[in-house]
Amino acid sequence: MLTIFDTIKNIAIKIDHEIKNEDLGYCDSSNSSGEDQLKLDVKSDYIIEEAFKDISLVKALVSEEKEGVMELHDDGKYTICYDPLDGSSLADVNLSVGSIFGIYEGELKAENLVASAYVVYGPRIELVLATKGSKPKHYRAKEGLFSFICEITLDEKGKLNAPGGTQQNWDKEHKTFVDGLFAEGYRLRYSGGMVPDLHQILLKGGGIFSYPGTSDKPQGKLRQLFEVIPFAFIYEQAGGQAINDKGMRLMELVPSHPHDTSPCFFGSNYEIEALRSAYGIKI
Ligand code: AFP
Repeated sequence: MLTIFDTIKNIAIKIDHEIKNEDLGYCDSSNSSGEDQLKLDVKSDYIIEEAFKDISLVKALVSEEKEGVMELHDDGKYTICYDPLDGSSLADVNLSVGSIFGIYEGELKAENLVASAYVVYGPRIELVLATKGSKPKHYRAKEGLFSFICEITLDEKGKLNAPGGTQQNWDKEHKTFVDGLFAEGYRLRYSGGMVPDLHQILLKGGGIFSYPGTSDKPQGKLRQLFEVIPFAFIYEQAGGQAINDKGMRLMELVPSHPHDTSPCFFGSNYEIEALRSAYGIKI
């Protein structure tokens, strides 16, 4: 796993360089979800593919930017599912964006996730790595080298509320829940970038990030394999919870297609329990 984590560190430095120097325009292509592709999306995807293609541990790659599975080494152990540049539409307004990696062993489902990682490309490059049985580890880069900062633990209750999705398309109970937290004094912290938004809650001790099913996206917007499950793992390892709108742990998801999405809620225990009661979810 160390080889994979070291490769992710190298990838992070290279993608950060591209973000700071590459053209921020669009290609004339679109990704497998039909979304317009920035030159940065394509370049970031290429950097990751090149970085992993010669590592014999890696059996296959699944990218948000491409359809299907890219087979690499028949006797490889891990399949890496990744979003090369999540929130890339924020890059041209100079907001933080990120890369997300889910490392799976065997069938591509949540229980087979063995590790996850994400990179935040912001004023500094930051990295969080998570493996089973330990708290997520936070690193920060300086002149191309990552230093360990701390292990991440979520407080039982936080102060930040990150409500995703188009509000006019929320259902009534979700709007009541979100407004209820603001009435309790929670601070709105939402940039539209999943990685910085979830990173902030982890580092500031807690709160909740929600991306519910909405009238325009009943199954939510965020992809299970390379966005939802990797972060669900990190939030649970940090002592928080990660569930869907039925109260199911996101770490029990079994996608039927590599690009399946899921309504998702990540947060400290107090906020997730408040969501459960707002949604009438029995424990
Ligand atoms: P883009 O990659 O199109 O910028 O979308 C980013 C994202 O997938 C995720 O990073 C955010 O949490 C989410 O979309 C924001 O979606 P809304 O704008 O609908 O809240």
